Amino acid sequence: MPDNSLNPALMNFYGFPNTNDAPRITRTFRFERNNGQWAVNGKFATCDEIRFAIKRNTVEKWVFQNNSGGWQHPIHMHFEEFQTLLINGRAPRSTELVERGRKDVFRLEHNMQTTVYFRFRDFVGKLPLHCHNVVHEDHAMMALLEINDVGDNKTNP
Ligand SMILES: [Cu+2]
Repeated sequence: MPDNSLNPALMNFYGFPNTNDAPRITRTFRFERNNGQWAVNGKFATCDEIRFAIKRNTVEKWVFQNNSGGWQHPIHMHFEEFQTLLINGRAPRSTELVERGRKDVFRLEHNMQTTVYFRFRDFVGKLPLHCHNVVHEDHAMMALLEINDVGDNKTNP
């Protein structure tokens, strides 16, 4: 009986989507400590403020910055996945699936800056962008946003 097994590390499960289209907007998000709590662009989460709006069927680039010293932040997005374009100014390594693969969490390490690429496709609705460290998201490292058919131009929501 032939051995048809393959080494999963050497398989190409799918082609990666194009990341060359120009973004409609580039937004920057600073994840930082603020008065003993955790903030995004200097603000704490509230349940009744939609901080920004994405236009469906467009491309956006987001820059994540960790300005919080000794903490890391696993930044999690809902509804749509992204691909990493830059990590501290360099391209993701082609040999590292964890860097070049499609993701919905980016582990933002100490003093790291990363640029990620989104193509918002099917979904409309309200959702959070947040740090997935439970203590951080509870105190209040989260921003509510909306995907709709209009969008906005807030570069530092
Ligand atoms: Cu965090």
